[in-house]
Amino acid sequence: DELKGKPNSTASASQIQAATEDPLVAIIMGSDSDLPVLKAGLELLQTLGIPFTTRITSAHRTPDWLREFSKAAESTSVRVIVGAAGGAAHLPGMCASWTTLPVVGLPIKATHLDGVDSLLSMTQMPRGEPVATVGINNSTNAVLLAVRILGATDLDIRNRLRAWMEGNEKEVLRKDQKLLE
Ligand code: RP5
Repeated sequence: DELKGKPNSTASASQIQAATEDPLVAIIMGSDSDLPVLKAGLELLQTLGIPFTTRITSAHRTPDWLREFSKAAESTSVRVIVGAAGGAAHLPGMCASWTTLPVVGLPIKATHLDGVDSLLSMTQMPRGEPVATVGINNSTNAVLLAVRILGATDLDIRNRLRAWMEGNEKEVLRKDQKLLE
């Protein structure tokens, strides 16, 4: 029950109103310093009407909490986990080792290695423990991948995603036409 989308002080602290009812997506992060990068993705979840929760579950600073969260997640409404972390980013990989839920890795640019350290930490998982890693700081794609996973078994979510994609298409075509003016 602890994981079931209680209002999250971290998220609300950064102007983001996390949905509180039966979250389908859990966004876990190594530090509240990751929140500015996550903002675009969280806003997109709101736009698409996907309930989510956000938690800080540092692999190094709160390993017991990360383990507890990861092991309990699949007994809740959560169906996809997005794990964001910078540096030696063990968070999504460790999470994946404790759950059968799909885990999307979001590398954060946080050190002198500009996020490449985090990217490699997430993509170079050992055989048997996948983390579906997106580009550095690309919280939009992390969320879209999570939504596509949910949409695979939910027509309503697929329709919402399709409408959003069509909106993007119209916007690009509008800009293309504007170049002719
Ligand atoms: C990682 O270290 C976090 O995910 C963050 O990206 C980075 C820096 O964390 P802070 O020192 O800002 O808390 O664990």
